[in-house]
Amino acid sequence: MVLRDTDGRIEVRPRDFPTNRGGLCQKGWTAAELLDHPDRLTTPLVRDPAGELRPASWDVALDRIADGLRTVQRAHGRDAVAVFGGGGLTNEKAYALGKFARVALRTRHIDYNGRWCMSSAAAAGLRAFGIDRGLPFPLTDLGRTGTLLLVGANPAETMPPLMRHLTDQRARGGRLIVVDPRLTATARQADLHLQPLPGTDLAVANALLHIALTEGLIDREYVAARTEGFDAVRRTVAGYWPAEVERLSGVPVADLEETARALGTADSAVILTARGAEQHAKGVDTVSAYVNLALALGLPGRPHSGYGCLTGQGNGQGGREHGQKADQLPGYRKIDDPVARAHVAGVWGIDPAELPGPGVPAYQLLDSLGTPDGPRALLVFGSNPVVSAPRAARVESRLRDLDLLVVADFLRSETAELADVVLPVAQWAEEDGTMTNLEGRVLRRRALREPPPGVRTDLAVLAGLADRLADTPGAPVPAATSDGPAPTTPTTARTVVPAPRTAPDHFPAPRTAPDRFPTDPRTVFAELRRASAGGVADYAGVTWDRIESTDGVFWPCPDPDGPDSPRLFADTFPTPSGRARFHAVQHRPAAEEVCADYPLHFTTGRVLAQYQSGAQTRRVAALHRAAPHGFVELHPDLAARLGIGEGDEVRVASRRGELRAPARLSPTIRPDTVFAPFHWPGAARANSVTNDALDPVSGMPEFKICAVRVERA
Ligand SMILES: Nc1nc2c(c(=O)[nH]1)N[C@H]1C(S)=C(S)[C@@H](COP(=O)(O)OP(=O)(O)OC[C@H]3O[C@@H](n4cnc5c(=O)[nH]c(N)nc54)[C@H](O)[C@@H]3O)O[C@H]1N2
Ligand SMILES: Nc1nc2c(c(=O)[nH]1)N[C@H]1C(S)=C(S)[C@@H](COP(=O)(O)OP(=O)(O)OC[C@H]3O[C@@H](n4cnc5c(=O)[nH]c(N)nc54)[C@H](O)[C@@H]3O)O[C@H]1N2
Ligand SMILES: [Mo]
Repeated sequence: MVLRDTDGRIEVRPRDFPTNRGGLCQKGWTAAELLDHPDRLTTPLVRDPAGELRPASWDVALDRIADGLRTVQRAHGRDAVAVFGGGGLTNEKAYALGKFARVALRTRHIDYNGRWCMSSAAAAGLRAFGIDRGLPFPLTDLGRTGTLLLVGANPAETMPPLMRHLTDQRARGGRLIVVDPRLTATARQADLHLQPLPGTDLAVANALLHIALTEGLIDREYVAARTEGFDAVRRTVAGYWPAEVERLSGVPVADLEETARALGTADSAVILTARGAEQHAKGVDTVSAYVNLALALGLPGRPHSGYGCLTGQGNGQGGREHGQKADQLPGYRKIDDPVARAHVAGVWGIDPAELPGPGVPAYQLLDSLGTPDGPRALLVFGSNPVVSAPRAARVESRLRDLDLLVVADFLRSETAELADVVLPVAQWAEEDGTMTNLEGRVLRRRALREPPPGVRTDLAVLAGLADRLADTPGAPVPAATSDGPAPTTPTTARTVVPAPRTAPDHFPAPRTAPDRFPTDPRTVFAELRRASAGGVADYAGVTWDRIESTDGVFWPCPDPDGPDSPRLFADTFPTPSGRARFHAVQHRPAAEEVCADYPLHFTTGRVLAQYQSGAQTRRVAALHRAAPHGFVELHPDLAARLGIGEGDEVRVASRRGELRAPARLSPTIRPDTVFAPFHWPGAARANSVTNDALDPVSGMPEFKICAVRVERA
């Protein structure tokens, strides 16, 4: 988008760009409203002894944080401090945050909200292709593909600019098939809508492959030349008889056959998954089942064909590459790989032995806060877990158990309301940087104005803290341990004990020279390029100038003078053998099945006019008018059975908690399933109900299915 400053005000205008073709959704158009919003934070807030958040100077706020962190680490070890990031942060900020955790805090505990978002697709992509780039081809390829299968994606509401490519595709004679338990705005445009029971996508995929095999639609040459592991998959899917999968999922055999044929006989085909398929305790295996199907049909690397996942947040791709993930170093390197450690430690000017090891995924991290073995201080940058975390009431109580909670935000989010210190930070229009979009294309974000007085950038906040943490000499704190904190007296009260700044005896020797944390994003990006060089997500050849002189640069791009990589996999896959890998996967039931007490399936998602935890969009007048409150979508037959009418207040209860919101009757949802969007806090909070069961590989929570009881409130 292009942003014009007319009379000192920022306006958002679309720009004709291949990805969005000049389109922008309402949330984009209205984003400028938050820049000068009355709720905008312009001064740090520090909780006073009476428990109120009160304005304070930056020095007071940063000193309080540094003292609190020191106190906690001195008493409980380095891992007693944790960091939580976000996929909305620029590449520079995501990188700096990971470095801050490992170098300034020397904690292993950092993870981020992308764990709720991209982790299942990422893990499945990595194990099949050796790389996790959401779309391994430009988005415009979608407009030219013969058959497009969308599994658990509702781009008409979640990525409106993408819909133009789908319109193009059908105008050229292509077919669109949508798999969703609801007849969404996206599914309405499809040639065929499969409406499975939530949590049965894996079985559906295996049945599609079963049919493709029996009907001779497999690309045998491709499978032989470019893949490995097909035999085990063939044996597995042999057991997925379409009639049995119909009974399990509710998708008619005829529709399964039509889908398999549409994919297997088209000249080109694309299979895309999004959160509907991925946010399950078997999300990784579900994605693998669709990747298997794509590989068996010979799609990845072929023109206008392949598998991809639709990445969610503004920087959902770049945010997952540069080290805010618990097990990751910049460039998509593994933190337990000695070669990766040596390289990154070299760039950071530290001994590789000083780098902590892997931490734990987001939910495990939040669920351990304030417990005897868990971190006692948390810094949050770019997330609002009080609303967005699964089983949110439990997470909220863990946050309350902390000795120190710090939130950097530009608004008083529900999570900021619990903080001991809130730091007011700059917004998108006030900061330079880069973002990597869902195609793996690195783009520039340009600052259009200065942040308001009193506001600092996230990079400046990290630098200010690193500075303070470095400037106290002394002996090292107890080293990171994986089996709990250093022995000490447990602190149970929620107190921030300001340690004297001179407490010299226990704190680590200075390791964070101030210039280790530059505040200029261009300098940070230059360092990121070096840190990522040679990694999977290699940005070494990406420069800000190069991005500006093109429509963005696709990674991997190792050489400033060499080509970038809009399309991957044409000849080879970045696996050790150069072949893509099949994974045989079996359907299994949801972590929580329906029963007499909780007889209905509950699933969650999004609406067009609200974004994520709603911290931003609930404050924009036009968006609030369009979607003023939460709701529970249910089928009229179910509603009649429960004595619920349109607009009645209903209670949705699971084993973990309940939500209350008005009923919205819709004949387009399965009668055995109810749906609620997750954008609202308080009584309507969908995550009071959701299940915190996790995928064993990715740590993805089961946001998309649990068992509930529904009644009139
Ligand atoms: N308006 C708006 N746009 C957004 C966002 C937002 O909050 N608001 N968030 C952004 C982010 S971070 C993300 S990750 C993306 C998410 O983009 P999407 O994945 O498109 O969004 P969701 O609504 O979470 O889920 C998509 C669909 O999955 C369906 N679904 C639920 N359970 C199942 C299931 O078991 N199987 C299948 N096949 N489908 C199921 C839901 O009915 C829903 O229509 O959107 C991005 N864009
Ligand atoms: N039930 C259910 N729950 C879900 C999902 C679901 O489908 N169902 N989806 C999950 C998914 S995919 C996602 S991505 C998460 C998202 O949920 P969250 O992680 O809560 O994401 P946001 O609401 O975008 O929160 C971002 C916060 O950071 C602030 N912020 C924005 N930009 C910046 C910045 O540059 N710096 C700083 N310091 N702060 C910033 C915003 O004001 C806001 O308060 O929710 C997950 N939760
Ligand atoms: Mo997301």
